[in-house]
Amino acid sequence: MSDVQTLTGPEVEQHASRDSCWIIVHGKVYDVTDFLDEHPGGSKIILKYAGKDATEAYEPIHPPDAITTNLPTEKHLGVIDITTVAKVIKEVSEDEKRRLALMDARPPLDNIINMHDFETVARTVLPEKAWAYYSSASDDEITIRENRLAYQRVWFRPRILRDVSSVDWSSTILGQKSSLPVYISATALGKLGHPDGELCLTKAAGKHGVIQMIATLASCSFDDIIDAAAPGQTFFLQLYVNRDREITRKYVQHAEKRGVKGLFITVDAPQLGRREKDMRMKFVGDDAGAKVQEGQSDVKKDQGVARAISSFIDPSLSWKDIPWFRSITKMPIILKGIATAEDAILAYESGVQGIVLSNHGGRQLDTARSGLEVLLEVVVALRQRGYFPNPNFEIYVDGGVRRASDVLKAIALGAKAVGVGRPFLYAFCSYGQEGVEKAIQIFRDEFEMNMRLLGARTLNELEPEMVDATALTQHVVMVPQDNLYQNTYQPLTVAQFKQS
Ligand code: 173
Repeated sequence: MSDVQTLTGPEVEQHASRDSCWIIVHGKVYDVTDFLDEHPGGSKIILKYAGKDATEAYEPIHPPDAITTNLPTEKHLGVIDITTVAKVIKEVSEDEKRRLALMDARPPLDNIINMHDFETVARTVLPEKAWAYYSSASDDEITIRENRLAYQRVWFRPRILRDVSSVDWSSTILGQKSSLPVYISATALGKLGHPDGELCLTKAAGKHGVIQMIATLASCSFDDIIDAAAPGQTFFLQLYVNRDREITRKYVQHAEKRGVKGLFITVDAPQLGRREKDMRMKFVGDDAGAKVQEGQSDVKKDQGVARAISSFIDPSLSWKDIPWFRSITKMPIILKGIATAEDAILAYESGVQGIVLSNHGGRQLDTARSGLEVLLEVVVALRQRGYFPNPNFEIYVDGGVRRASDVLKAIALGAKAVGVGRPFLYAFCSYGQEGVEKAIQIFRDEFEMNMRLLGARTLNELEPEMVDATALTQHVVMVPQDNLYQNTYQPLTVAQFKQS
């Protein structure tokens, strides 16, 4: 490796224009001149760092190997002598100071008693852009809210006197042991919210026997996540299918080689939804906003970070591709983002091993129904055809799950397990690995109590008769408000920040 050049800060600074643009990332120098117009996030953001160290801006948005795999090796110019790079003294804004102070005054983890608490803390302590990206959903955000409401339209029919001294909520998902009937669903760009990103999930999940689904667009690289695993830890992989199928083939086969136990192909995102909270954030503070005002046409690049980095996703993906996936991997294949009985039947008949009834956390087609509601019609339709129950075809639900009681409802109605995304994300953004461990502990406590109260000692004892889902498909239920009661009811409060 003696032929690797060492470059200095002043040398790199010479190349700070569109005609010759060098940047430093992770201690290495790259010539990105020819790549400027190909950059999915636009050239402008790169030019902002032309001749400088771009690591800090690069890190949350890209997996560490993005630049090395996308740029031909002749553009890898060498390593930087970091002592020669002028330190950029960054002014800490008043907003940032306030945010850091709030981070210090977070409620102690002991005071966090439910998933909503993590969300409240995250909303306060996350950088604005991260919160906008994570929390946003598409269009009018009807579906994201419906995801919660759907669970409230299902009521329990608990059974009593069943000797519930011991209850067991452990399960298997795709034949893999799981300490909860819950898996950590994929969420992208974890480093926007915490410097360790998705590794916080990995470490907590490994310690507590929970399965993590790794996102194609995680901030941590796939290998860094797998390398951090506990012995025997189980992972699934969420897949965005690349227009270049060779890239997808290599990625999938690499994952299989490294022991991933299930391939969850996202099928509800041929184009990314318009998440307006995220989009608006780009117009505030960025000069991009001014440009749009002037009627210039760089708008597409400014539609939020997710849209900028999602251009590789292949919108031509179709049922015809399923046999190809089957031919490249032996991992179980699951289609993530099924929203109707019709497609559940097609999925079954295509020979995949499972489906996730999901609307992508309300981030794709707005006013798509909740996964829980879709579950009802899917189970009926599959049962009619003799496709359900089938131990080799599992049904999962995600979206809006905040309580073990939600999970129990989905399982009673036929789901094998549920995916939980944002709550775990908010847990690690607010408290790192420990936050995720706490979230898992909260689920455990809730499972214990709810299973006892429901009269189910194991998950196998959950049955459709334990819930009344007759109102689930009713989207508007007119109930006159009981004002006297509403006005006297004292709302629950959230965990309190320390007084400064
Ligand atoms: O929901 C998302 O934000 C998402 O799935 C995604 C897709 C592409 C890039 C980043 C995130």
